[in-house]
Amino acid sequence: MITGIEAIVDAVTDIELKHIGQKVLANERISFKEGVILFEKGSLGYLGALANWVREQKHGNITYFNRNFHIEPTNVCVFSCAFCAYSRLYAHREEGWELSTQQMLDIVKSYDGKPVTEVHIVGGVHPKLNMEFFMDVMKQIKAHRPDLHIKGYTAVELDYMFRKAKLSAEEGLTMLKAAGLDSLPGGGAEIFHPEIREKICADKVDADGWLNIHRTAHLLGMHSNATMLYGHIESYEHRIDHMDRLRTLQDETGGFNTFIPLKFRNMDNDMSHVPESTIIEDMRLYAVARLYMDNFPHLKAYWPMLGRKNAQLTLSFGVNDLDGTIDDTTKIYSMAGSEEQNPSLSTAELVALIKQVKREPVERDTLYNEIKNYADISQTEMEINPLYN
Ligand code: V47
Ligand code: SF4
Repeated sequence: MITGIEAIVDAVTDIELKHIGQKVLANERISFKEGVILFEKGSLGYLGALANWVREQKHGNITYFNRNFHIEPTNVCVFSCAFCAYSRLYAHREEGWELSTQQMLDIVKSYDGKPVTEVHIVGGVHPKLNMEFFMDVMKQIKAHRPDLHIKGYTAVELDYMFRKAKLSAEEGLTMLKAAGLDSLPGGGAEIFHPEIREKICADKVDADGWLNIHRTAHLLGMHSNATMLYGHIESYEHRIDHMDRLRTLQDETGGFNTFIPLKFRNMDNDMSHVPESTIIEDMRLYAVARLYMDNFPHLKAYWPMLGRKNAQLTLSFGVNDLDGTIDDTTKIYSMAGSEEQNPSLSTAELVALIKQVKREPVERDTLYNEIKNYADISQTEMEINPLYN
């Protein structure tokens, strides 16, 4: 008698879904059309079982997390993405914020003695904040704390900076890397397909521009992440098209660390009439992402946007990575209506969230080097030791 995942695949009556399941179990890549079929016909249970099997083949029960904080230099932005609740147009810049170099450095200094490993710098595209400004910020951060990994600037911010400075992606990234930039975050990808991009973020860098900046970073030896803003006006084909472009680039360079689906939140933006996706659709999407993005080592849930309990649930749908302690340093999701109005988790809370669902918490750095396995540290010790709070 066959049992486990083989039995689940065997029991499926739909011939197409069964065939896709068999391919997954044989470690064969699924095609564009098969990705769409999974979205159209795959039940939550079936997709979850397959995605969880893949996740456990790759990582067992290990669930990574990191200790990090964000700096958002400004929310003033020259662009006007319809989904963005956060930015303020340059014409109304008095309604937004702009941090000085000293203010950013003071944020970094406020973590002196605390065991964070990463600062995530991302914000609006301010026309006055240029290459020199950010290079100076990064040099000062590195002079103060050389071991702090700087993951910074979306391809949207970089594209604008480079065009203004009349630099190619290679020239610009080489300069930023020399100033201290270690890797790129995955933001600004949204939905690559022009049918959707023209409606939700027409004026910023297009798919090829975004992909080219990440390709160039990879060729220069830097790693990066990739996101997808889902659950608004895109179709299943648009989602697979997005993942397919990333999968193709990953085949070429191998430079992506993790894929981060970002659930569209609809408060206070120009797409507030668009309903948010259901939790079932969210989990189906994580599962399909795990199955389709077969060359991405990690699939990350960003809990400030999903909420901590939903992020916990993703650990059964293919996710093996939770970002992060955050320490209430980002406003992008609270301003768009996330339940997490002050996103912050202590290490003890994050570890407990992972252990509650019988997974093994492992702290990582940005490049997924293992820092510490928390499986055998008791919750009581975690709660009393200031290092974990
Ligand atoms: O590109 C903006 C998204 C992104 C909304 O690389 C929204 O580790 C949902 O990319 N509803 C920026 N999403 C954040 C980002 C990110 C976050 C965490 C980790 C990493 C990483 C990257 O935020 C934007 C956009 O896709 N966003 N508004 C909204 N209303
Ligand atoms: Fe600007 Fe980014 Fe908001 Fe678009 S999503 S308006 S680029 S801050």
